[in-house]
Amino acid sequence: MSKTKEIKNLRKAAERIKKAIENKENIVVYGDADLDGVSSVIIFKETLKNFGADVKAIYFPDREKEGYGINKNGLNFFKKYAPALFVAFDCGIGNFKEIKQAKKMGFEVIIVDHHEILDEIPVADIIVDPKQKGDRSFKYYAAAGLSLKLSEEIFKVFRKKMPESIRQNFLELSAMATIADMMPQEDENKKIINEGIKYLEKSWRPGIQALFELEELRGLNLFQKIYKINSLLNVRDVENGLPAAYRILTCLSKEEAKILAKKLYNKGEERKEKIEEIINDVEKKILNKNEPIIFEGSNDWDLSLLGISASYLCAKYKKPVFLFKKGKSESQGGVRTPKGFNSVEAMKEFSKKLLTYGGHPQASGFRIKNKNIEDFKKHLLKYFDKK
Ligand SMILES: [Mn+2]
Repeated sequence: MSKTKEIKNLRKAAERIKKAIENKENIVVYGDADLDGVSSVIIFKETLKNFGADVKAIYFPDREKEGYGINKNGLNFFKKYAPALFVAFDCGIGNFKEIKQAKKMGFEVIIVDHHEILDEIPVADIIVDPKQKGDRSFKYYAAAGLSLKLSEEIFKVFRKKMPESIRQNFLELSAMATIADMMPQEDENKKIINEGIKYLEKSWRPGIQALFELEELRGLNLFQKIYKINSLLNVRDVENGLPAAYRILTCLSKEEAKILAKKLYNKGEERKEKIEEIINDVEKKILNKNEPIIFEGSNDWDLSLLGISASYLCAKYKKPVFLFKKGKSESQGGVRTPKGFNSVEAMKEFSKKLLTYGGHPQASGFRIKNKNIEDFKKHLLKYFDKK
C-alpha cells in the first residue's frame, strides 16, 4: 500500500480550530443531514469536548424541505453567533453564494467536504477536500473519514494522544458512514472499515446498541445488519431541526434509544413502500420512451427519496437517472449514473442555468428553475448520447 500523503490544509484547519478553542471563539457547525454528514459532525463535536470546548450551534438542512447543501435558513440560524468559526462538513464545496454570504456575516469558514470540485472553489478561508488541486492524499474518504483525520490532527497540534476509546468510537462512526456513502472500500477506507466494524457491536453508544438489538435484525450477519442499520439511520425524521441519526447516535439513554430505533424501523418500512411507488411511477412514464437517460419529475414525490429511487433504477436500466421533485417555480433532484458516466461533468457544461449542482460522479444532485428543465434534459440527452 502506498504511503498516505497528507491531506491538503488538514494541518491548517486543525491549527485554526485549536486557536478557536484556546481563544474561546464561537464555533458553529453545518452538516449534511445524511449519515455521513451527521457522523462527521458528531466526531467533530466530541473532539472539541475533549479539549473542554463545544460547538455553539449545529445546523442540518432538512432534506425534504431544503434539499442538499448550505442554505439561507442555516445562515440565519447562525447569525446571532457571529463573529464565529463556521465549519461545514460533507457540503459546502458547491455553495459559492452562501459561503460569500457567510463571510459577509462575519464568519470565518472552514469546509471539510469530499464532493467534486466544480468550475470554481468557494471563498472559504480553509478548504479540506481531497478532490481539490494540489491535494495528493487518498481521494475517496467519506466526509466522516476526513472528520476522523481532522480529529487526529487536532489532537496532534495540541500534542495530546487521542485516547484509544475515543479513536475506536470515531472509527465506528467513520466506518458506517463510509459504507453508507458507498465510498470505494479500498486503501484508507478499507483500513477504516475493517477496524471500525470490529468495535461496532460492542459500541458504548446506546443508539448503536439499540439498533443492533432490534428484534427484526435477528438472524442477519454483521454486514447485512450494518446495511440495514445504515438505511434506518437515513430515514428522515426531524425533531428540533435534528435528524434522527444525530439524535440516536448521541442519545445517552438506552431506553430512549430503543424507542427511537423501533420508530425508525417502522418508518423504514413505510419508506420502502414510498420508494416502490416512485419507482413504479417512473417505470410507467418511461414505458414508451427509449432514451439514453431516464429524466423524470413529479410534484408528488418526496425529495429525500429520489436518490435511493434513482439508485435502484440506475442499477436496473444501466442508464444515467435524473429524478426531480417539481416545485412551484423551481425543481430539485437526485442523480445516479452507472460507472463510466460522470454526472457532475455532465452538469458542469450546463451550470450557468442550474441554481446549484454537485456531488460525486456517480451520485449527485441539482436545483433548477422550472423554465430551464426542458433545456437541461436536451443538454443531458446530447451529452450522454455521445458516450
Ligand atoms: Mn458524504
